Amino acid sequence: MRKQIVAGNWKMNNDLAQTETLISSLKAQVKTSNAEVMIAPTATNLWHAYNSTKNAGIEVIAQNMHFAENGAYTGEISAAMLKSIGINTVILGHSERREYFNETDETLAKKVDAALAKGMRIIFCFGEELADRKSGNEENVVGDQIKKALFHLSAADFQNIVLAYEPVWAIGTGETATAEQAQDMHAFIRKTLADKYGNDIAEDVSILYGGSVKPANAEEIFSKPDVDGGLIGGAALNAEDFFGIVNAF
Ligand code: G2H
Repeated sequence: MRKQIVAGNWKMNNDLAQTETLISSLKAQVKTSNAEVMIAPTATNLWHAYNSTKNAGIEVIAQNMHFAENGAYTGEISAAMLKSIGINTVILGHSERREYFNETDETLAKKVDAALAKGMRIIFCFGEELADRKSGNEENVVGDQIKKALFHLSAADFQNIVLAYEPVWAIGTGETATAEQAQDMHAFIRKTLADKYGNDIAEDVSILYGGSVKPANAEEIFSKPDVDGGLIGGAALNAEDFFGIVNAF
């Protein structure tokens, strides 16, 4: 059975005091939900967030990590370091990492391997740009991103993989893919997995949608059969909006 997940990607927002305030509001609003609830604060606040959400029904996850275990990589953080502070899930491949930090399918494949080697769960992001969609090339682009970063994995590895389809043209723009566009792409993603790993694996992998999800559009998007939740940016910075989305399930 695949899981429903709503993960808040805080990006480079919230200092320590703001993190404390937002977590207090989140804890006041969290209630039993069908969905797993996760938040991804910035790296400096992971330890605080982890400690202040224990037993609160909110998993604290990381936004990124390096593929090396340790060494001369100034400014970077390893899977082992995340694990050592209780972080078991990491977002990899977000379009902002690909665009501003030159992350390629090849580096992402290494990061995926490093995270899995430490027993971490991965939320793996990908998605086409506006030009790809305008030229009708979106399935080729998305299929390639998945194959290049993930198709060297074993079927068993997919127990620790969550996919997040985030069309780049819908990220932080206020522009959302329609629920039908999301469903069509999610069905294509599931078929791509099924062709390689078989139906059982494909049916068990959670596929999240990300890109300007808000309380007003979450219910329609989440109602689609191949959409298993969301990766939420802007709307995750406000506890009411975030739980408006979580409660859309
Ligand atoms: C996509 C999403 C979260 P937003 O980047 O990863 O952000 O909801 O602000 O579009």
